[in-house]
Parts: sequence; structure tokens; C-alpha cells
Amino acid sequence: PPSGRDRLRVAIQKSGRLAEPARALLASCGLSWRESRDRLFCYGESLPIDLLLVRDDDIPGLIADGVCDLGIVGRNVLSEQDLANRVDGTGPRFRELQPLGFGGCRLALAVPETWSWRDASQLAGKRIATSYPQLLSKWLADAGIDAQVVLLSGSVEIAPRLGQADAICDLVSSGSTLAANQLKPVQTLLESEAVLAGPAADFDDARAELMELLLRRLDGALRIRR
Ligand code: PRT
Ligand code: ZN
Repeated sequence: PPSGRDRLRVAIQKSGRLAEPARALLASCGLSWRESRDRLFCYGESLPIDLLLVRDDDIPGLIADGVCDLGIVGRNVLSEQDLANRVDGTGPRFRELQPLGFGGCRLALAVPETWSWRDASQLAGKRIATSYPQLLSKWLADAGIDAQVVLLSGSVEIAPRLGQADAICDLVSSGSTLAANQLKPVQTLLESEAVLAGPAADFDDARAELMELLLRRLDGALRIRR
């Protein structure tokens, strides 16, 4: 990360499932902010720790590029982008520092309810729709299964009904979205939750101490919650 900065910049989701819990957790660490008019940047008042409000998918890249120092993002997003960086030879560029205990879900393979499921070898030659091509491809390769990965950016769960795919690999929490689409989960690829992410390399300036302080306070806040 570029050195010489004396404030810490933390990226969190602007809106969505992780936005409010991320802010609430940081506030419970004693952080407070003054909001800018465009509400994309929040200036830290109680401590020199600022917030940048962004799309969750942008968080790993913002950390990798040094635009932000830390981020709160789903392990699913972080792992997917980490694998992409490793595959194209640019990684590792960021790492998980601390699981945060909210935003829990799992990345799972799901098949039509009408399939009688024995094991993953049944997926050979099938088309699997997902927004997580790296995590799915790696899992398939590790399992020695030759299947076709169909990349969709959203509405993955309707792909089988539309005839776009035979199975899906998507995030599941309650399971009701799968059930509503006559699908059943058969295999978990990744257990996920919101995590604090940071750059692969350590800070060499005032940010190192600020990060230590934040990690200590997070530890305390998470202990109380447990
Ligand atoms: O706008 P932006 O890009 O920032 O937001 P987003 O729409 O990409 O993300 P968002 O807010 O939907 O999710 C943010 C993060 O929340 C994800 O990356 C996960 O880490 C976490 N999370 C936890 C979930 C879920 N649970 C979840 N259930 N993300 C998505 N889902 C979806 C899932 O894709 C499926 O469509 O909810 C549906 C399944 O839910 P159930 O309860 O029916 O199983
Ligand atoms: Zn997103």
C-alpha cells in the first residue's frame, strides 16, 4: 500500500445487506463520522478513520489499489476476487483479517428437486450457472469434475427453469429462494460471512497503529456480541 498516510480509510457497502451492520459494528468500536453531502465519504471525527461507501464488489480492488486501507466485505466476494488474481498472476493482493459474525451465508451447489442426488460426479457434462466462476471452477477442478460454468451476474436461481443451465452455484441463507425455484442445495463450497479485509502487505506508517487499535476494539465489540 502507498505509504505516508496518517488516516485510515475503510470501505463499506453503500447499500445492501452488509451496509447497516458494518456501520453499526464500527460505531460500537467508538467511531463516529461527519457525512459529506454526496454521502459517499464519511470523515472520522472521534478517530482518524474515514469511511468510503461503495459497491461491495469494488471493495477488494479498492484495497488492492491502495485507494482504501481496509474493507468490510463478504468472504464470498473476497475469495472469488482473490482466486481471480491468483489465476491471472496478479495476486495475492489482499487478505482476510477478521471474521465479523454477520452476513452469514454459504455458497452452495443446488440442483432441481426432481434429481435424485448421490454425489457430485452427477454434474459431469452439465451446465452450472453462477456469479462465482472462480470458486466454482476451482471446486470442480479439485473434485475432478468436467462441467460447464455459465456466468450470470444475477437471477442465477431461475437459470434452470429458463433452460440456461442444469444446476446452479449461488449464495444460500434461509434456503427459501432455492425452494421457491424448485431447487435443493446438495453441496457447500464455501461458508461465508462479512469479514474485515486488508492489503496483503503490512502498513509501514501511522496506519499500522490505527489498524491495531481498530482490531483491538473490534475484538472487544465482537466478544460482547457472542
Ligand atoms: O449493490 P452491491 O453490489 O453493493 O450489493 P449486492 O446486491 O451485490 O450484495 P447484497 O447486498 O445482496 O449482499 C452482500 C453480501 O451479503 C453478499 O456478498 C454475502 O456476503 C452476504 N449475504 C448473506 C448474502 C445472503 N446472505 C443472501 N442470502 N448475499 C446474497 N444473498 C441472496 C442470494 O444470492 C439469493 O439470491 O439471497 C438469496 C438467497 O437467500 P435465502 O435466504 O432465500 O436463502
Ligand atoms: Zn455486489
